[in-house]
Amino acid sequence: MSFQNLLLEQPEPGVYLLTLNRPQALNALNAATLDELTRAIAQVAGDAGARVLLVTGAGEKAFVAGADITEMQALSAEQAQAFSASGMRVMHALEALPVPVIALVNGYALGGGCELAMACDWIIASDRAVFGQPEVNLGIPPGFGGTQRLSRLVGRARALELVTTARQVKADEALAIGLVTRVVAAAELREAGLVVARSIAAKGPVAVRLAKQAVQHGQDLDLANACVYETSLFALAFATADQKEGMRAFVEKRVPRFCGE
Ligand code: DAK
Repeated sequence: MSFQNLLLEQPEPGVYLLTLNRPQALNALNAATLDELTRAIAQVAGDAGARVLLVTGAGEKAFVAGADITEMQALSAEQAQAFSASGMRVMHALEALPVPVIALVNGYALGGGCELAMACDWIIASDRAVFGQPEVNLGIPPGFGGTQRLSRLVGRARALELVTTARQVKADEALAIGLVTRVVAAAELREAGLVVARSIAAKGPVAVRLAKQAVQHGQDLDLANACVYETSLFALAFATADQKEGMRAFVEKRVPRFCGE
């Protein structure tokens, strides 16, 4: 599958690396890029061998500097609705991927870029990363789920402060407020992502998927029901070859050979 504004590579077995690749516009999301993202995510979703997806931006400066303002300024209401639907689809599709999705934020993650990063399962930031929801500067509120995902990640008060002031947050503050899980030197970001991806790819694939499913869907339930949900997924794992292999390998003191079934 070929793309104009993205690169989709498989640097290692089971590991996909998706790069937003419009560095001349700081990787801003235009309609064509959103369409390509939908196709790229569908490709990963359709690969039973996929274990993890890393998402990053091309160039030194930006992860994604937001939705493409040049393109957006001329949208009719009808086109704005299509654009919005397309952006929402991308965020939901990313979240719905059964494998872990990690954003490697290498620079500006603003507006739709911050929203894209937050739709990933977690964020590793370079020390040059800058996060923000500057939409109010343009006379619009965030529109790709930013108000909702930011408040769930950093809490209502911090989210409101950031969304209403458009204040930008550097990597160290993003770490302190729980927006990112880790900060690494810019030159080490890709390798840091690959190390985590490799570690996930070596685990029981079904177990990883079930764990993601439990965390993701369980958080929308009350604790008692979420624990019932977890129990059913836990029991399901005992119907897999991977559970047999994982435990047999432990008893036999060897490395497990998971088949993903
Ligand atoms: N869109 C289009 N082009 C952009 C861009 C963007 N968001 N951000 C940067 N660029 C382009 C610049 O225009 C410039 O292009 P040339 O002039 O070279 O042709 C090039 O990238 C380099 O940018 P700068 O020259 O500005 O670089 P600086 O280092 O000086 O500044 C910056 C970097 C990131 C601080 C600055 O570029 C900046 O403030 N960019 C805009 C950031 C921003 O406001 N982002 C939020 C966009 S609004 C919706 C749902 C969601 C959304 C919209 C609608 N619906 C429900 C309908 C989402 C909205 C947003 O994301």
